[in-house]
Amino acid sequence: MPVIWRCRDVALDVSTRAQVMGIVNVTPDSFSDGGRYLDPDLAIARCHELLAEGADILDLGAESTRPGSQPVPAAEQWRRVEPVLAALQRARPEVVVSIDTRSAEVAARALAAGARIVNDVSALADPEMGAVVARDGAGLVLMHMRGTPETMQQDTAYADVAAEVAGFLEARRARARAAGVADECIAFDPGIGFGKSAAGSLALLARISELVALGRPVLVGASRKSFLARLTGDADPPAGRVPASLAAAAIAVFEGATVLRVHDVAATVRVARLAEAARAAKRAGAAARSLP
Ligand code: HH2
Repeated sequence: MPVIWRCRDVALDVSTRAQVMGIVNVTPDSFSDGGRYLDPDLAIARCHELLAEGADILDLGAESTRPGSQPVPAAEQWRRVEPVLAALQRARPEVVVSIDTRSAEVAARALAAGARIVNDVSALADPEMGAVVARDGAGLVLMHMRGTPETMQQDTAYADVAAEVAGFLEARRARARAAGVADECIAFDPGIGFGKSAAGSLALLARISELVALGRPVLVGASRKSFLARLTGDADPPAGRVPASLAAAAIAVFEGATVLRVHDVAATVRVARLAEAARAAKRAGAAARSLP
């Protein structure tokens, strides 16, 4: 059965081809690219670079949500992101742009400026967010996080991390549906590194298929995150975590994830093609064996 992720006028068929979402953080303090794209011209150039590398979606963020970070007021988020979104819209209106924000006000402005997806790491903590997304039929990423970025690493113990994440995402899916968001607009995200130990993030990566079973596309954002370095022993800076990030992307897609949020688009596109072909071959083998 094809799985469609509807994002306004665009219907992404994610069942055969994983979507690579390139990250552009228009921030001074993001953990990997903080300060590199705060200048709108540099951010716009980065967007075009990621599209040339094969990005299917661009995720624009104006607020770092790394552990310990403080919220950025909506007006400041919009001041950072507006020129980038406007320039992209003028040059490439067909490009699927996602706005990475917890603020319904920022989401509403971005949708009015042409964004097609709201990537909400708080999964509708802002009471207005569901209605804003529903009004435009936008795509919605619901991500699991315990607490807020400021507090989330204080308690990373779970009895069963995958089961708890699945239960949380189902509850937020119900909240979105109650606000009028169509089910086909929703994607799930386990929230790698958001209130998780390295072991918890690894367990979620290895058990992605349990979230895929909920029937919506699963987005994985493992790119350059610190849990990779804890497992591999790679030292800082985050750019040194690219090989481990690519391995994580391969595992995620092989296990059924269909959207990858990454810093390193060109390499991830190649990994995605290999991993989804391997996943299809495994399924074909299983189907052949089950023939009478
Ligand atoms: N991770 C980050 C930000 N947004 N959105 C989703 N859906 N999933 C993620 O895993 C995710 C996300 C953190 O990464 P980054 O944007 O690179 O850093 P920062 O939050 O410091 O800006």
